[in-house]
Amino acid sequence: MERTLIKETTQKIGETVLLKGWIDTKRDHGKIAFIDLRDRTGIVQVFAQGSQVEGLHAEDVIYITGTVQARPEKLINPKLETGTVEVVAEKVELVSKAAELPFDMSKEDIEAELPIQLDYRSLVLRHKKIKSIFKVQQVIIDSFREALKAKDFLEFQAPSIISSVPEGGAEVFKVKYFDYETYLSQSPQLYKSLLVGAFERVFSVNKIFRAEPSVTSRHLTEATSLDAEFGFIDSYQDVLDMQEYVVRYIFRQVEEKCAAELKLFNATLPNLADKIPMIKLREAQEIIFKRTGRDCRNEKDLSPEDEREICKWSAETHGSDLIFISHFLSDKKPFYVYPDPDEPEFAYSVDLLGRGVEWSSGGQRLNDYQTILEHVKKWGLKEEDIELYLQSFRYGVPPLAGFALGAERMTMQILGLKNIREATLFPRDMERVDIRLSTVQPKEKTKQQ
Ligand code: AMO
Repeated sequence: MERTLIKETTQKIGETVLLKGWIDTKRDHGKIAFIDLRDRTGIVQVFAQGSQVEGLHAEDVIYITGTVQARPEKLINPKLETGTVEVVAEKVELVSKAAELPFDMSKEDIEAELPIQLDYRSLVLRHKKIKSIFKVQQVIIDSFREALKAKDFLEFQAPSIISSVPEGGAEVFKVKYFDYETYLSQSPQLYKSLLVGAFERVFSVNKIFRAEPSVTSRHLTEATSLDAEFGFIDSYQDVLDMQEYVVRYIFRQVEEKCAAELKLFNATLPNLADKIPMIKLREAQEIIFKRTGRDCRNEKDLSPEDEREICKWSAETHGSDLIFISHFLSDKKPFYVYPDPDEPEFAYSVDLLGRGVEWSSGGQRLNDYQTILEHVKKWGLKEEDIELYLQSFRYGVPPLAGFALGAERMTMQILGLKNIREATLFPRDMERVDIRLSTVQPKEKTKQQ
C-alpha cells in the first residue's frame, strides 16, 4: 500500500491507510492505548489495542495500517491540524527501536539546560518548538534570496579557504594548506566586492568562521552570513535603502509564512517605523551619555550595553525596534571602508541594530585603485595576498557598497531566543564542536592546537 502522509488523513475518512512515522507520545490505558504519530507533515492520533503497541515508546519508528475515522464532535482536538480524525490501528509494525529518552520530549518546552540539550542535539531537533526555529530561519534565508533576486542580484558560492584576513584582527582560524598557511573565511567580503566588477550585483549565503575567544550568548565560531554587494551606487544611503528593503521583505514573509511558529514563541516581529532611523556613532554615544550618564563618547564602538540602550531609545522616540548606526572610526574598520570626505576619521560604515543586538554591518567601499593601495599599506596587508581583489579594482569597479546580515542573530532576535546557539542547528564555540570538546579530547591536546 502506498504511504499516506499524516496531514492527508483528514481527507481520507473511511479509508484504510498506511502511515509511517515516529511515536511522538504514547498514552497507555491498559487494554487500549493512544499514540500520537508524527511525520514531517504533522501529528495524528492513533487508537490501538494495548497488545498491538506493547513495549513501544516515544521515538520508535513504526508503520501503521489502519482506518481513518471522523472524531465525534466533542472529541475534536482544535490544537491538532488533524484533530477532526483519528486512525484505528489494524497492524502496527516496529521499524526502528529508539533507546530510552534522556528527558521528556512531550513537554511544550524541554526541561533540560541548554548545554544538555546541545549534547543531545540529534534528538532535541525532533521537538516541535525547536524545529520551528529552523522553519523561521529557512524563511529568513529564502526571503533574503528572493528579495535580492528580484533586484537582479546574482547568487555566488563564496570560497571558505582564503589567503588573507579581510576583516583584520586575531579572530581567524589558520588552516595548514599543504605547505602553506591559509585561513577559514572570516567573511566573503573581498570576493563579493571583486565580483561587482563582473556581475554588478551579487549576494551569497555562506558560512563565516571567527575564532571568537570567549563564550557569549551572541557569538558563534561558525555563523551563517547573508552577504550582498552592489555597484553604481549614488551615495552610501543606497546601502541603507537596499538593506531596509531586504529586511522589510523578510519580515513580511516571516509574518505570512510563520504565524504558527511565531505563536509558539509568543513572538512578534520587530516594529518598524516608516523609515528605519539612522544616527552616527558619536550621536548615539551622546544620547547614551544623556540617558544613562555612562560616558562612552570616545569609544570606538558600542558595547553590548550601549547597543541595548540605543535600541531602547529608537523604540521610544522613533517607534522602531531597528536602528542604523553609521560613521564608525575609519582606522578601526577594515581597509576597504570608505572614509566620509567631510570627516575622514569617520567612515561610511553602517551597522543595523535590532532589539539590542547588531544584526548586520555594511557600508560603502573604496573603489579607487590608488586609494585602495594606500589603505592596504597603511593597514599592513600584503598586496600579493589579495591580488585577485586588487586586480578587479585595477581594471575598473564602480562606486560600490554592501552589507552582511547574520542569519542566526536575526532568527534569535525575531523569536526572542536568549542564546544564539538555540538558533543554530549545530553550534560551534570554543568549547563545543557538536559535543563538548572536553568530553572527546583531553584538555591538554585541545590547548596545543
Ligand atoms: P561583521 O563582522 O560585522 O561584518 O559581520 C556581519 C554580521 O555577521 C554576524 N556575525 C556573527 N554572528 C554570530 N557569531 C559571530 N561570531 C559573528 N560574527 C559576525 C553579525 C554581523 O553583524 N564584511 C563585513 C560585512 C560587510 O561590510 O558587508 C563583516 O563581516 O550579525
